[in-house]
Amino acid sequence: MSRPTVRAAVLYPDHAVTVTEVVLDPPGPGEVEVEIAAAGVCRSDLHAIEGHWPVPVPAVLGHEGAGIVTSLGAGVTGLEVGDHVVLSWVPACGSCRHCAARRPWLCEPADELIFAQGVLYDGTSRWHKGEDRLHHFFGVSAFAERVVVPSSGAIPIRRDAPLDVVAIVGCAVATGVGAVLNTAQVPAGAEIAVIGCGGVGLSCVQGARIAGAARIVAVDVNPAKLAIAKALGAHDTVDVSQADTVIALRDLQPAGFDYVIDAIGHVETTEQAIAALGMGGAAVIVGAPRAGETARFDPLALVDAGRRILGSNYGSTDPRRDFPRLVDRYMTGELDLDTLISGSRPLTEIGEALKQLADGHALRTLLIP
Ligand code: COD
Ligand code: ZN
Repeated sequence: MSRPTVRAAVLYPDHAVTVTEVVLDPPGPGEVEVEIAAAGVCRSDLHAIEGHWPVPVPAVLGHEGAGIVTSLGAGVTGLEVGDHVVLSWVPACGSCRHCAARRPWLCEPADELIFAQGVLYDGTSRWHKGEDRLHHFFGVSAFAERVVVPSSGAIPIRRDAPLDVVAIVGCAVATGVGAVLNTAQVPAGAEIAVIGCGGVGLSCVQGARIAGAARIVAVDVNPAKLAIAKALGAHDTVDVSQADTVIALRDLQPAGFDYVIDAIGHVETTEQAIAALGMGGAAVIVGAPRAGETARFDPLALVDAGRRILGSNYGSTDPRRDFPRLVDRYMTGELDLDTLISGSRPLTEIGEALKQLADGHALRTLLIP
């Protein structure tokens, strides 16, 4: 009997993204099927489309989403049909040395199989079109009506939270808030600058506000993004469309910052984050450059002033621990997610949503399948 098809956005090797009908196999052992309620469009989807990172294609795109569990594969525990879930793009194996050390965001099999090969844990894909296998993307592939993911990638959350808002917890919010609260563990009273005010950077600003930072400075080239940063808790903003970021930050804070977050991942913004640190400061590198690029910094200044450079993958997030907490923070009003959402569109308008993100006209656009 032929399986009903699912509408999904597929990235092809020629960088084209096409919404088309594909077949989704049922969940295998340890996997679950989720009906997608909403999926957010992230800069990393653009990076993948443009070929900045080695991503196996063709693939069903999307890595930020939320939905409802519709079926369970054999042996799945801790989830039930009907559960509301936020999807995680590090569906941890639970048993490698990093998982055992409670660092699931560094899960090795997730990195080697799910990320690098675009498959699930048995080494195969649930997606296909005709005779052709399609890859999973970051183990999520949220730009589809339904998906199959490892059960560790479907994180149950409270049912009164709107799925078409908390969908963005799965990437932008976990990555940004987590960089501040988990990776850097920014203490109350700290002075912090955030370079880049997209969905991820604005989540860093909110993390800094939640941490009780004494000074939060937001940096961007887009005045509209800076106005939003101010509304979300930045005390000062710096428009660097015509200015040098390091000079502008030193003008504001001559002794340098305790923490500077690079929420963009260009070589120059990484270098700026390190150069704007004060004594004992830490640069937190959240954005990823194109594969193979290198950055420069002054090692003597690093040693002399006890500065640190921290790489932050997924905000050092333990999804089972952190997603429900982030959803709670939204429901109590401590975390503003609504302001991060520019609007929603049907899945078929993914092209327009990607263009708006690339042009700087959107923060998070939600695609509704
Ligand atoms: N100086 C200051 N601001 C700048 C500059 C600059 N030179 N260039 C661009 N900006 C601003 C833009 O105006 C925009 O406001 C912002 O930087 C970027 O925002 P978005 O919305 O385009 O990007 P995000 O927030 O969706 O994503 C940023 C990431 C850093 C997460 C992403 O690009 C990335 O590098 N991800 C890799 C790391 C990762 O975790 N990947 C996996 C899933 S995200
Ligand atoms: Zn993302």
